[in-house]
Amino acid sequence: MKALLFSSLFLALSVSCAAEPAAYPVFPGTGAAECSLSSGVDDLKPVRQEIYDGGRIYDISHRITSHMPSWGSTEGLGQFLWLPASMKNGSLANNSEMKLPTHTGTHVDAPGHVFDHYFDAGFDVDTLDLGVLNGPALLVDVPRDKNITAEVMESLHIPKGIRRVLFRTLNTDRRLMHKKEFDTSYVGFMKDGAKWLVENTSIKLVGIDYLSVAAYDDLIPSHLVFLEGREVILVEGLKLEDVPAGIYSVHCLPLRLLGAEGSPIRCILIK
Ligand SMILES: *[C@@H]1O[C@H](CO)[C@@H](O)[C@H](O)[C@H]1NC(C)=O
Ligand SMILES: *[C@@H]1O[C@H](CO)[C@@H](O)[C@H](O)[C@H]1NC(C)=O
Ligand SMILES: *[C@@H]1O[C@H](CO)[C@@H](O)[C@H](O)[C@H]1NC(C)=O
Ligand SMILES: CC(=O)N[C@H]1CO[C@H](CO)[C@@H](O)[C@@H]1O
Repeated sequence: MKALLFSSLFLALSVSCAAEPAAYPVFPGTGAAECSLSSGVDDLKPVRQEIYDGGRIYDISHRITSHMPSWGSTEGLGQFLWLPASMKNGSLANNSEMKLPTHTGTHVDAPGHVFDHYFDAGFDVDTLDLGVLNGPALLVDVPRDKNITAEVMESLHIPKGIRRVLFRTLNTDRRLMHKKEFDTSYVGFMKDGAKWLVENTSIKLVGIDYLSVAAYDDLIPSHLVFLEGREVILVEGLKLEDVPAGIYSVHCLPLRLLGAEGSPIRCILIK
């Protein structure tokens, strides 16, 4: 009971600044209003980091906020957190509830996302291979003037044997994940680029820096190419700014949402 109470207090504390200003104060470090925890102690300020342990660990997941982009929306994600039980209202603890699309922010796609028979057969995020989602990975910069075509894939000269690649694109330079309006002009894979990757490389984890690995013009065709074999895992909406290109150990953990074809995911790179 004590542990439970402590963990719910801790959870409430750690999310309490990241949500809708109406329900929660805004978190610091975003240019918005400072977070004010209701402790009455002025210097009680949480520390929020992108890099941990003196540069050894990079957090490459985006914070989930009400003003982050959401697929197809001009208004961003909007309110996703509520505080139905609060200490101010006499509850023993603060207990938040959340509601959000499973493909929000930094997230993973399961094969059921674009194949109905895979969905029905249960290929949900709980079935994704943690062995693919964790291990040595290459962070690579792609040419900024094109979507990811077969030609681009060929020009990257990714060595055979590399199983996990995070593709940094113009999306990062344009800070698209920091703009609330969904933007269809993001860079992603064209169908021939996806085909090239699947047939000519050993890559099983494909990461990208906007909400879809597939360019908007080839949205479904590219997804179909990637997910048909049920071997490639797609991680989208990664935060790849301020991380040097190179080889890391990537660690990505989706939630075990039974029956869901997508899930928010926490990803880090370790040097
Ligand atoms: C409890 O909190 C809600 C939302 O913050 C508020 O609207 C309501 O008036 C509160 N109820 C009481 C009894 O304080
Ligand atoms: C990538 O494709 C999208 C359409 O899917 C297009 O709007 C955008 O301009 C292309 N980007 C580049 C850099 O060619
Ligand atoms: C694989 O690479 C070869 C050599 O570049 C190319 O001819 C072939 O079309 C590629 N396969 C696919 C499916 O793109
Ligand atoms: C610890 C914590 O998050 N406390 C919050 C509990 O909820 C009230 C609102 O009722 C907030 O003001 C506190 O910050």
